[in-house]
Amino acid sequence: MQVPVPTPVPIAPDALLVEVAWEVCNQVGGIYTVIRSKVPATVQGWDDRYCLLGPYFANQAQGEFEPFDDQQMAALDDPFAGAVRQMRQQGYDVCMGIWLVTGRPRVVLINPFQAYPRLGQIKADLWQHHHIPTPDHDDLLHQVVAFGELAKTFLAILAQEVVPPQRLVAHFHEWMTGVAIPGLRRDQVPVHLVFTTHATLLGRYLAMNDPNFYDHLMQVDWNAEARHFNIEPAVTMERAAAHGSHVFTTVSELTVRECIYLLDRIPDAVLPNGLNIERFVALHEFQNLHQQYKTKIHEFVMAHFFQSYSFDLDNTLYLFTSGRYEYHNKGFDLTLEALARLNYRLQQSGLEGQVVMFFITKRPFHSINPQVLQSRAVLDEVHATCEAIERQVGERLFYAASASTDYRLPDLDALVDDYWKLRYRRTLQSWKTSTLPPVITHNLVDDAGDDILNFLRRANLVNNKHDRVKIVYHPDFVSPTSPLFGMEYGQFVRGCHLGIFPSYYEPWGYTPLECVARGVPAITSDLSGFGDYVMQTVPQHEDKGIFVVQRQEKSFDEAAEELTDMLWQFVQLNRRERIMQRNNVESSAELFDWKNLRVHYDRAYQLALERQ
Ligand code: G6P
Ligand code: 1S3
Repeated sequence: MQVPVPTPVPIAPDALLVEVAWEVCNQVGGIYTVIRSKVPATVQGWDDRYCLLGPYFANQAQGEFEPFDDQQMAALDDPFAGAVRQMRQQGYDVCMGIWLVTGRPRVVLINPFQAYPRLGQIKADLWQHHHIPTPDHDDLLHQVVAFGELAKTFLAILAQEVVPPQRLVAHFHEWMTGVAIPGLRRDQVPVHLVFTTHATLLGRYLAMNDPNFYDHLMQVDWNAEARHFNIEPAVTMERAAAHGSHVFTTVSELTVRECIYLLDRIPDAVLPNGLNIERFVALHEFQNLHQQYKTKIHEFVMAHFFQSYSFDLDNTLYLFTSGRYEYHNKGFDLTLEALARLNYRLQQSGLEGQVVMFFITKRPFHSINPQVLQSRAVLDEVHATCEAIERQVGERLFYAASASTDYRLPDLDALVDDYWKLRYRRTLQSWKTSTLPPVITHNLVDDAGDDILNFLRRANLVNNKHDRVKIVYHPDFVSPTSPLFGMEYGQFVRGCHLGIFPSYYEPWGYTPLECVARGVPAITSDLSGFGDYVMQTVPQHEDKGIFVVQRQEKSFDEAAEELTDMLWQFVQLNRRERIMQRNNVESSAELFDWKNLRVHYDRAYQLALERQ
């Protein structure tokens, strides 16, 4: 196997690194995963020369941030703590402590709201010096510019604490922190600036609204489109950060194109995303986990479907997709089309077995569908009744066996009290129904306008008994507190057989990578940063259970047919082949470990240190 690990570059031992992100101790989306999972590898390379900087939001921080007390602060003898002390002396409210995640990095969190009294001046300066407009009444933008100003102050003070030849690198993620960059340049603060955009703002809006986004990319008038989508302030911040940084980077070759045409700067480097891959010493361990969590998914499936009809769980495959609800961008449309085609092929083929497809996403809903909840509760009751009968039969059989003189097995039916027989019968009677199992688990706020539901209705893919592809649309993320699944997302992934993510617009896309890290095969697309990276760097990726649907220069119909073929091949694998495939997937996961991918970041820092 050719491992695409670039030669490690020694990290500048005379430099300090501050990584600035809105999602430090504050989970919003994908950037949280990037920063958090990268921490162990970054700390390994930079040790106490590394610190993270983010906004302080009490509710978010309380679960994952442990502040240093006064004694600890006083004992800390490094430039980061020195800068925090300085800021405090100047009257700022600044927290420093540990982010309670693997790697336990040091973090500085600054409450953006303390700069609100100066907001008028901050906004006026942004306009006057950098032509960045910030409208009134947009609280998120106000938080962003307030935090940007405070981050600038912190870095300017930190730069004074740094004694040459020691140098300072500051790495900003996304426009929300990048807004500090133009001011740092204007004030000539001696800090080497790196800016990473994970997706261009305009790219995301255009991709959602223009079916021929990639064909039109070269002709986009960024200013007119930014005004059209009413995102001019954020877009100008993104452009100012991209142009003001010493080193400008993005996460994939796909977003490089967006940067060129929408931000007018060619990125200096691509920094692919990784994960902190923790592998089991014994290979069979992760296979055991698959079995264990699949059993939990079986429980859900029994509750959801067996009320109406049953099928052989041992011959059922669990497929899923997940992510933010961007019907077109995330490729839900393509996935549904391919599922409908797969359903037809399975019906025609005479192949045995079922496919249950889960859509895990987030949509506004009123409540869980009471029928679904009720079914789950009654199935629990069925379970309890079976256990009571089992206990009774067990005890009585044991007695009968020891007292037996003819050594014959007694009539087991006679060992069960009529009470339990009746209860068993009544519970089942009250549970079974002639209605079809719902395709959605919750009552949506906008049921009639929902794209997934509308497709299912149109295609009549509505969990008919004869359908070989069954659908479970769960418009809420899976969590241990969810009454339907009661498991963590990672456990759910492990219990499934295949993840399907053929995105149309996806700067990187963690979801397939999260499958691979758990030894679950995944489908991605050549329009996702991850898929593109896999095609370029992982030879024979299909043998490793990573499949890439070709969407570039292919029609929707062609891509849907290719995806159907992939699913068709997958459902024909036997258990032994699936187990072997999972082993192959799991063993390729290390390719995406930050230990191997961190080098791209270090190279960008090295380059920034060379630029003034
Ligand atoms: C794991 C377990 C096996 C189990 C298999 C089921 O490999 O270790 O005991 O038979 O999963 O695989 P399947 O793909 O059918 O869910
Ligand atoms: C972005 O988050 P998103 O889901 O809004 O950044 C992620 C991390 O780089 C990336 O995986 C994703 O594709 C982008 O879209």
